Amino acid sequence: MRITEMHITPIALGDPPLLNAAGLHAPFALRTVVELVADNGLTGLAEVPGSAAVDAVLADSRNVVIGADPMNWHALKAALGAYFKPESSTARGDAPWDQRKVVQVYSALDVACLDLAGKALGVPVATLLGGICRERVPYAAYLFYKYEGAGGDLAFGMDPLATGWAAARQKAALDPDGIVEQARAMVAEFGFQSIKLKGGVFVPDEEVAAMKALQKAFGPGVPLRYDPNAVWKTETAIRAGRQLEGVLEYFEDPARGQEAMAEVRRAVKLPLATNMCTTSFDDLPGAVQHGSEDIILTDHHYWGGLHSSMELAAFCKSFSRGVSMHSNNHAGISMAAMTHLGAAMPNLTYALDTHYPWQWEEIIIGGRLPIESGCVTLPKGPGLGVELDRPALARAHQNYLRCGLKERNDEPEMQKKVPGWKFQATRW
Ligand code: GKR
Ligand code: MG
Repeated sequence: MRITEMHITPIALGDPPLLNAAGLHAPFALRTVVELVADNGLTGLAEVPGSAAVDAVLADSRNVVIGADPMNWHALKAALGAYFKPESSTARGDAPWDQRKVVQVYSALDVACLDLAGKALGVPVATLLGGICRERVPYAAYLFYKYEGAGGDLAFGMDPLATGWAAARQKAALDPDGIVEQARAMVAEFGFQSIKLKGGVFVPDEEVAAMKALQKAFGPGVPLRYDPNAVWKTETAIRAGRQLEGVLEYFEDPARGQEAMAEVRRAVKLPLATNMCTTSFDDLPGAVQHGSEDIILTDHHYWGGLHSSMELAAFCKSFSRGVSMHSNNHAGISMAAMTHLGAAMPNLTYALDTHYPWQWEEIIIGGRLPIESGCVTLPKGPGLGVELDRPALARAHQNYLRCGLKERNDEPEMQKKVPGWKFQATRW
């Protein structure tokens, strides 16, 4: 099998005004859909976070990809490694999400090649990753402080006819009561068993109060995670962490960098998780040296694909770390890829993050993948088990052209609400 065509389609999906340490989500979340067409007529799919800069690197990779054998990832990866300059782990940047580009190209190509290989062999991607450990993959509720509104074309209003989670998704949540209400609606709709709050938005004491309110509402046994995205000083993280002992399942990126994380870890009786201080293979020696975390949140978009995420899972096993998964806003191709990875990782010890409930549009045939009792069932069929809904993809591409966004940048969105607001890498 040889790759003959590579199609790159940027899309935009409606996204509510969610708050985080870097500002406010825009009314549209960007993604890019990659299709690899092979000489036997099969098509492999992948999806990565959207940005014109990543799309340009993807387009450049055509020079290596066309003619390559999708069943030989090692050869294609080596050819890409020779073509692109290495990207240092510091290129990740300070934002909550990863700013690297080439690693996302590796991810898109690895996933699309696995989809092609699975389709050619008639087996699921999880089988190609070593086998299916679980058919039902657990995800966590992902709560956000938010302003009123649903995003996309509903950005400036509420749908008065919405009920249940669709109504709750539009409501503002700016204090502990609002967060508990959001959690109740999300858990009622999707049956999640673990709950995460995205923090780093309000002063630490207010957010600690929200976590305590969640524990009171859901009971002491419910696994709670909290993630201020490293905008705290080490002493703030230690003070807040001590207040959260006995409340959290894990404390995600309370401080910035491996050394600060290690200091917090020594001072607080809570497992620490990260998708910010240990985010690439270059970071692993430092993680071991410093002891910066107990759990690494993989994300195949930023670790270079599904094969690489399996390598990370093996590292986590050898070095006694738990493994969970980070997420940004995404559509169904990513959800399928995340679920295959979750199905294939033997040492998956935590429910995975997903932003999926925040979107309502979809680009795959059959619409949104169901989340039931907090789990997504491995899609049926070979490869990823999902196919593009071409009219829906065309609509999402039109949204991209219409919205005018070319990259994710939450700071200017926040400035529309709070003039002069600036992202600070260390805020409290
Ligand atoms: O979507 O606002 C967001 C999150 O803050 C996201 O960008 C982070 O990368 O979910 C992420 C995290 O766990 O840090
Ligand atoms: Mg995080």
